[in-house]
Amino acid sequence: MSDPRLSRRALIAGAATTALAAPALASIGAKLGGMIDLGLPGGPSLRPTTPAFPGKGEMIVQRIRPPLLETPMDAFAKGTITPNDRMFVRWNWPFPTEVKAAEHRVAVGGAVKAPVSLTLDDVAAAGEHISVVAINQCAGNGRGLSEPRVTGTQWGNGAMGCAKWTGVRLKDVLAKAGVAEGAKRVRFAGLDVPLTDGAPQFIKSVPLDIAMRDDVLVAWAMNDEPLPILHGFPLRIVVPGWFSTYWVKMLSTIEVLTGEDESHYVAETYRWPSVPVTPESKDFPTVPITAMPPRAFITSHADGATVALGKPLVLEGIAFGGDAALERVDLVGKGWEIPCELGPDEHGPYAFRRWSVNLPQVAGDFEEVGVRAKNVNGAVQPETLVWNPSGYARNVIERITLRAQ
Ligand SMILES: Nc1nc2c(c(=O)[nH]1)N[C@H]1C(S)=C(S)[C@@H](COP(=O)(O)O)O[C@H]1N2
Ligand SMILES: [Mo]
Repeated sequence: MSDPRLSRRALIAGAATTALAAPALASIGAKLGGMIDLGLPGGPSLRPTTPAFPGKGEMIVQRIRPPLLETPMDAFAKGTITPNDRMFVRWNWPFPTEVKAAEHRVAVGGAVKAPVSLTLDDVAAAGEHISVVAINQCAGNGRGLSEPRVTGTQWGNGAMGCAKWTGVRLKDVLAKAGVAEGAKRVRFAGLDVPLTDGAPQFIKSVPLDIAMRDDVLVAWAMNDEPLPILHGFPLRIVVPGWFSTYWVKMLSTIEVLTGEDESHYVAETYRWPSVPVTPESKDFPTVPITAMPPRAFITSHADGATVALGKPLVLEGIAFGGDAALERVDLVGKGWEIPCELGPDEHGPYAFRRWSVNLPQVAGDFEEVGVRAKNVNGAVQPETLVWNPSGYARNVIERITLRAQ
């Protein structure tokens, strides 16, 4: 699976420096284009859109600095790969707008036999080059649709995208330093630093068995191009099937831990209740959000669209199984369901897959019609929202209403 176009030389020569056009960034505020209604029930629902963010096509602006850019759902209407210029963007803290590949180092330390500081060349030479197509989805994707409302970025469903990631296995990079006895977790840090003094750095860790998986990468390419700076140039972690909070960008430090990770973004946030809760619940136990559950979306029609009465109707969309392959997708209405036809399995278990359903004749309005994905492990999208205080891991069946005319 190694990709000759992304040889070590290409990695270094093709992207010696990647910079984000700072003046353009500063003028985005003046260049906002239209507005989009994200259908957020609990608060202001309109967001500006712009095609003017450096390196990006039309995106929904949730915040300019540090950027939170959401992908409009129409980007998912065709195909199964999200182009780099349409991938959502999320940074917790400001990040360098220029990174020099030749000067970049990845320190591998902590509970290792011999700490090392690796150049990009060293990383690329650490092992076989492999590619994995995987969905990059924020744990808070769709959070803005929570009822009652929850705190955090009020994303619609566009904080997700599917790309081909190329790099080396994390375990091969770890082998450069040698994992020591007693290792429990592997923690990652990037070049971004907190804006406010004393605020925690965005560092994240995964259990050792996840770090050692054959498909967990230190990636340098996204859809056969060097990682764009917004997506973590020059290197990022990729954990297929897990929410992308673990996919640390601008990777600069890998630290092997022998104990639990007490750092803020693991011990205090990005966690959800391990017991059922209501908005009134207090002091409940929590666990980190990790693997993604299945989801499906109708992309051929927006909520409230009109369809032709008496005519055939084709509905289409995308679906994914989360941390396991998709098994089936069903179109579900009030008291009825119809199996959907799945498109080809183009990219393996962690990617988007298309579905479609042909309805012979529209007999009336489709009230609250939705699509329900199920994965091969039996995980299936629930009828009602599993509400949690941070709106994490939304996977309730998404529904729309179509008007027949
Ligand atoms: N260095 C760094 N990596 C990071 C983050 C960050 O703030 N800093 N945010 C994480 C979160 S919460 C998400 S959802 C994804 C977003 O990846 P993207 O911007 O490439 O879409 O990056 C992850 N990796
Ligand atoms: Mo996220």
